[in-house]
Amino acid sequence: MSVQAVQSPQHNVDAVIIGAGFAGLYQLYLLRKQGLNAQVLDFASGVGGTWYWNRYPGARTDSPSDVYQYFFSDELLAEWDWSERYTPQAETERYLNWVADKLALRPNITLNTRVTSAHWDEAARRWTLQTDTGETWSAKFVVSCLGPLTALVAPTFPGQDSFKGRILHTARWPKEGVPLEGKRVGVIGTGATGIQVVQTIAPQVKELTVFQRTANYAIPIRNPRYSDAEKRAIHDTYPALKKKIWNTFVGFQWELDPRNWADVSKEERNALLETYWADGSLRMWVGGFREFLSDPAVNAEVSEFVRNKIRARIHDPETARKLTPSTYPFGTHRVPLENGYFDAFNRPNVHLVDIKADPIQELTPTGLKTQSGAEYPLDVLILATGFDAGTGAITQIDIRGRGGRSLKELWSRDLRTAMGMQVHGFPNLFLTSSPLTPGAAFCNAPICIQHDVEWIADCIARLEQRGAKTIEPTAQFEEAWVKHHDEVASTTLISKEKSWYTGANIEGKTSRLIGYPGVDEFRKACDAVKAKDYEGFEIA
Ligand code: NA7
Repeated sequence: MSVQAVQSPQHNVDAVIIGAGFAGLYQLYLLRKQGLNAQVLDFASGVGGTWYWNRYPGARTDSPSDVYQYFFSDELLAEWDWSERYTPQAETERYLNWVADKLALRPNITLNTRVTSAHWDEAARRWTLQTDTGETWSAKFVVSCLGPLTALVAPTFPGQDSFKGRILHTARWPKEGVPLEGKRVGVIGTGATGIQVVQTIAPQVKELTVFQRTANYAIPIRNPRYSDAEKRAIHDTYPALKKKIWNTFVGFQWELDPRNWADVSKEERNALLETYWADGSLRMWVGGFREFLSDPAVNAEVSEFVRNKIRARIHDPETARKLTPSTYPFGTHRVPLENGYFDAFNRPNVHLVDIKADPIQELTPTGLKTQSGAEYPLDVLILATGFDAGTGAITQIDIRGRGGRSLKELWSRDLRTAMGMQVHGFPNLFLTSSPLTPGAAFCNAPICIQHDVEWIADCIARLEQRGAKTIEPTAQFEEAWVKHHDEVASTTLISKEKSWYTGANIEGKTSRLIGYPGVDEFRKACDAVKAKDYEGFEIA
C-alpha cells in the first residue's frame, strides 16, 4: 500500500495583502493596476473589514459620510450617494461590497482564510505565509491592511462558564442579529461602541444595566437624512474637499483656528464653543483650536463646558455625577458622538452601575455580581470592551523577519516603526494605519488609509522600475522617526493619559502614543521621503 502525501495548496504571487476592508480593497486595486499579481486574504466571510465585523445595534461612523469614503476615483464619487450625514454600518458595508464589485476585485480576494504566520526567506528574498486553511502563499511583498481596531479585547470573569445567558462582543455581533426585546441586558464598556449600543437598545429591552468603569465626554450628533437635492449638493463639494482633506489635522473637513485661544474674547470663546457643539460633529474635539489638546488651562475651560452640557441632560443628580467625566481632560480619550445616550439614563428601565466604585466580582448562572454583593439578573451580557489597538491584529500573526526576528517580540519591548510604513528588520513588509502614524488613531480612517496605500503602491512601483528585490528602513531612519514621533506626541495632553491611545487598556503593553498627531505634517514627511527616492530606506 502506498501512502500519498497530502499536498497543501501552494500559491506564488507578487503581493499578499492581509485584510479586505477599506485599505485592502484599495491596495489590491492599485497593485493590480500596476501589473502585480496580488491577492487579498481575510478571515472574515465577506469584505468590509471593520464594517463587516462591527454590526452591533446602532453601529455607525462618527465621521461625516462625505469624508468617510474613497476619493481616488471620480467615478466612485459620482455614482454613490450617502443617505445620512453619519452612515450606519450596513450602508458602509454595502458601499465596500459595491466598490469590490465595481472594480472587479473579488477574483483576487480569498475569504475565510486567516494568515497564521509570515516568515521572511532570506535566500529567496520572499515571504512565506501559512494560513489556517493549510495553504502556503509565497510573495515578494506583504501589505498589512488589518486595521488598527481589529483584535478585540474580551475580558473574562470568574464564573463565566456558569452564566446561562448569552455573552456577545460588539465586534463579533452575529450576522442574523440578536433579539433583545423584552430581555434583561447588561453592557460593559462605555466607549464609542458602548454608547451607540446603549442609546439604541434602551427603548427595546426590558431592563438595561450599564456597567461603567470610566465616564465619557460625548457630543450630541446632528444626523440629518439627506434629500435628493442635498445629495446632489454634496457632490458639488467633492472637488474642494479632495484638495483640502489631506492638509488638515485629522483628515476631516475642518481646519484648526490659527489664533491663540487667549487672543479671543470671552464672549467669542463661548460663542465658538456653542457653535462647535451645535455642529453635532467631532469638530469640538479636532476642528477647534490646537490648544484644546495641548494646553491644560485651555482644555480645562473646554472640559467644563462639555461637563455642564452633560450634567444638564440627566435628571437624577447622582446619576449625573457618575456620568460626568472627572478624571481626565476632554479629548484625551476618544470622544464619541451620541444620540440620546445620556437621556437613556432618565428612563426607568436603564440603570447605571459604577464598577470603579463597586468592581465586578463574578458572573453567576443568572447574572452579574459586584464586590458589594449586589446582583444584576441578566439574559444577555454585551461586551463593548474595545480592541488591542494598532498592534493586536498584526502580532496575532507569527511574523519573522531577517534572522528570524519576531515582530511581536520587538513590539512587546519597544513599539517602533519607520514612518509607520515599515519596520527595520522586516524587508518588503508594508503596514497601513500602523503605529506611529495618524491612521492608527488620530485620523478619519479612510483618508489616512488612502494616503498609506498610495505611498506603498508608489514605493513598490519604484522598486519594480529599478528592478530591485528588497526595501527596508535603516535602523537610523526608524530611530529618527520614533524620536520625532515622541517629540510631537509629548506636546499633546493625550500622551499623558491612560487610554487605548497609549496602550493602557492592555496589561503589560508598551506605553507609547499609538497615533502620530497631525495628518498634514505626516503627509509632508512621507512626501519628502518619496521625493528623495526613499531616503532612509535601503533598496537592494
Ligand atoms: P474603547 O474605547 O476601548 O472602550 C472600551 C470600554 O470598555 C471602556 O469604557 C472601558 O473602560 C471598558 N472596559 C474595557 N475592559 C473592561 C473591563 N475588563 N471591565 C470593565 N470595563 C472594561 O472601545 P470601543 O469599542 O468603544 O471603541 C474603540 C474604537 O472603535 C473607537 O475609538 C472608535 O474609533 C471605534 P475604561 O475606559 O478602560 O475604564
